[in-house]
Amino acid sequence: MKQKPPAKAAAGVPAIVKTIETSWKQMGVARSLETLRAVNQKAGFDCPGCAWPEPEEGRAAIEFCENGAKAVADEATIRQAGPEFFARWSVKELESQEDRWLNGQGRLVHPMVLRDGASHYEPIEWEDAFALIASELRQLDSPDQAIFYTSGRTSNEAAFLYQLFVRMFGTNNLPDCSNLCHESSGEALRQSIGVGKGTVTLDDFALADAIFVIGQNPGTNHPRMLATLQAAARRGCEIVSINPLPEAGLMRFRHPQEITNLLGGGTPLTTLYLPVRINGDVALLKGIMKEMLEEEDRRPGTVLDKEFIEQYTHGFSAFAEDVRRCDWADIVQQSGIERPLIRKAAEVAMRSQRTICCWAMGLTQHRNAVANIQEIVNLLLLRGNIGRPGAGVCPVRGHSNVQGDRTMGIWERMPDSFLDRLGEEFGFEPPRQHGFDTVRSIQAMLSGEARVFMALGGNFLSASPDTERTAAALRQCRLTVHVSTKLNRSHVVTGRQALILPCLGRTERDVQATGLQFVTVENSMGVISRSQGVLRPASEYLRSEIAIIAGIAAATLGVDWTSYTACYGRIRDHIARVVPGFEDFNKRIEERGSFLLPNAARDRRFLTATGKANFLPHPIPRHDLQSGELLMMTIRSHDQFNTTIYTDNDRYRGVFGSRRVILMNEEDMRQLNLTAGEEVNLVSVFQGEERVAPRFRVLPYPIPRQCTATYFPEANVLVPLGSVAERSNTPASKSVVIRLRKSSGS
Ligand SMILES: Nc1nc2c(c(=O)[nH]1)N[C@H]1C(S)=C(S)[C@@H](COP(=O)(O)OP(=O)(O)OC[C@H]3O[C@@H](n4cnc5c(=O)[nH]c(N)nc54)[C@H](O)[C@@H]3O)O[C@H]1N2
Ligand SMILES: Nc1nc2c(c(=O)[nH]1)N[C@H]1C(S)=C(S)[C@@H](COP(=O)(O)OP(=O)(O)OC[C@H]3O[C@@H](n4cnc5c(=O)[nH]c(N)nc54)[C@H](O)[C@@H]3O)O[C@H]1N2
Ligand SMILES: [Mo]
Repeated sequence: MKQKPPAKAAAGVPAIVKTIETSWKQMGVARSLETLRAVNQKAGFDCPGCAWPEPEEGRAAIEFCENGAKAVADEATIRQAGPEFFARWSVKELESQEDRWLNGQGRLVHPMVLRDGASHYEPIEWEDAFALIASELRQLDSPDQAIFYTSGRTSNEAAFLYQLFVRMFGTNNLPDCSNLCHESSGEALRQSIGVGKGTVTLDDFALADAIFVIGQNPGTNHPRMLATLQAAARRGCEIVSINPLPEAGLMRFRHPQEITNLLGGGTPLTTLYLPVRINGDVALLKGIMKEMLEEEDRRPGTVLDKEFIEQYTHGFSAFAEDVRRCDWADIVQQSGIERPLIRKAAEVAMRSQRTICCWAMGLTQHRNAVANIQEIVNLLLLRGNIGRPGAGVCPVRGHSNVQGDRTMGIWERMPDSFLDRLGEEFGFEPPRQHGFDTVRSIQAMLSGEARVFMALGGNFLSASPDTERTAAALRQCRLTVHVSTKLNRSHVVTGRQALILPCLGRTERDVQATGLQFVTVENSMGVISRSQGVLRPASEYLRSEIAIIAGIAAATLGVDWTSYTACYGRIRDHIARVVPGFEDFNKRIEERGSFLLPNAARDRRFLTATGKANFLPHPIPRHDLQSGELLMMTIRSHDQFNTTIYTDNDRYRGVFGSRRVILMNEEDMRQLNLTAGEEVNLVSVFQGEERVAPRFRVLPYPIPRQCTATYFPEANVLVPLGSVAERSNTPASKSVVIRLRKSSGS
């Protein structure tokens, strides 16, 4: 293991080198060129790397980034894990392998079954696999004993068909990765502004005077966003970064496609950096707003957009009173930011006529995550920054179609209006009782309430909190089923029986009875666009997600969905009649390739309980850490996609050769008598129960006092299942209270 100083700029030459290196290694030269040429092009496929949008006009020939290329290469790899692989390795042996090794075995190419009591997976024919699922589902006492998870790479068409099948089967148990991700954003925004999505498009970034990037690491997780920020910075737009870590991608960007920029110093991005304490955001935002209200008192009429507040919002005076009552000492202490710096941030907000706030997991995975986001909305409402060009809220989504899956009905709590239309379109009565989200699903499997688990993509075990408990939950099931492209931990920690159903990926051509098909996806800004793979499928045995769902539905419900599999346009015809905003779906997508969904809040129509945008005050959260306790956030390295680990390096943060590290403030290390590189066990205590993650190395890092960082998913064992965000029920995986125990046991 090696530690170097953190990088000062993102992208640049190393990003190009890594792109080429990874692609060639996984795909070879010719396949790399063929594949990468089609990424994010109008006639090509949507990059599976993240949900950041592509420009509508004037796309570059290279419309992908280093990490997008890694995600593509990981799927388009020429390695394969076929029946011989599973004959060689028992499930027990596979379980003892590392995540990286499992993923490194290549594409899954044949349906496999693990029979009750067997040691190895064995090949199975598709129809037999469907029959096994149907038989297990039909044996349940109630449809609510089955759980149907979705990860966010699934296309709109597959997602729509999947939720239709699940609801026709009779349950709303449709947990998804969103429950672990931006659920808090949706929950907060619906109450505040009446829509659970962001209100800005890429065009707004070209107009903004100020952009706040809060709890997000775009250099690693949304690298194409850096080009957008760069263009804004060059216009003189101010960029405020609020993050416990000085992430390289927030500081400086060397554009890989601009030769002078690439070889020169790059473009500074952040104009003001606020090293907030973990979960100090409510305190900080309140401080900023307190400054603004005090300035308005001093110079009335200069800060607040009184007309907007009057006409479009509700709850201003109670909110203002709450902010005025806050104590400055408390704000400074809890946020970890001194008052002059808070004043500077307030000045940016007051100077700007158009402000955008972006955020991601740094805000959504805390106990008070919903409050975090509603305070952002409060800040924007003060100056009328919602529903105006160049301004608005921008939750930056993770998985490339996680937002679309929700639009298509993948949610355990879809509103009645959706269920009404769905039932009418297909002539059945959808179940109305809310289903299990991810955390509730784990609890239901543990208690025996649920007995069949199916996942359309993803890696449920490693993505979920409390790894050991989640493993026990899956083991309780009669059957676990995974529709997947690559091998992962959820395939080797199974129910009594297990199925692996290998599917086509984004990069591959999907040919059905009526010919070559395309699918659609929705990006983080509500733009629907088409996606069509270019590569020959990894194996002739692969089926599309749609074909797999249709097969399961036929075996279970006796429905004949071959026409949907033959022509995805027929699914889109149904979507057009069920989902608002998709009228003339096929026509619009075929003529234009993409279109923007309507968004009422963007038009200043606030579909909330009050009919207005709501100011919603929240208390400053308190972490009364005892001596020796630390707050831990679990974050992504530069070389992983969620639970898929590419290498053990984290280039921008200067960490090489190991992921079992804990980043710590040097003062805290001194106080706890720790030296750099020393090995410790991490211990979290929650409601009297102890969880341990053994053998992490301590690394000094620029991070606020009492704050620490580890990597997801290695540290998930420490995230208690019961420690969740209020209302959204998202695991609080960015604020885990831990202690360090020296490995020697002292
Ligand atoms: N290459 C790559 N791209 C990805 C992914 C990937 O794994 N790899 N994952 C995709 C997915 S599903 C998602 S959801 C997104 C995730 O994108 P991010 O949200 O950027 O991912 P994280 O690594 O979880 O980073 C959280 C950031 O928030 C900061 N942070 C943590 N706690 C706090 C806090 O309390 N306050 C503030 N202000 N900041 C805090 C951390 O320092 C870190 O910079 O990326 C997507 N894109
Ligand atoms: N502690 C902690 N836990 C976290 C987070 C965190 O920040 N900290 N982040 C959370 C977040 S934001 C998210 S989104 C979740 C991610 O949770 P998931 O979405 O469940 O996990 P992924 O790692 O993205 O899933 C990877 C697997 O998806 C499969 N796959 C890839 N492409 C396809 C495809 O096209 N079709 C199908 N059917 N399968 C495919 C492959 O088999 C691969 O192994 O993790 C969450 N967990
Ligand atoms: Mo995510």
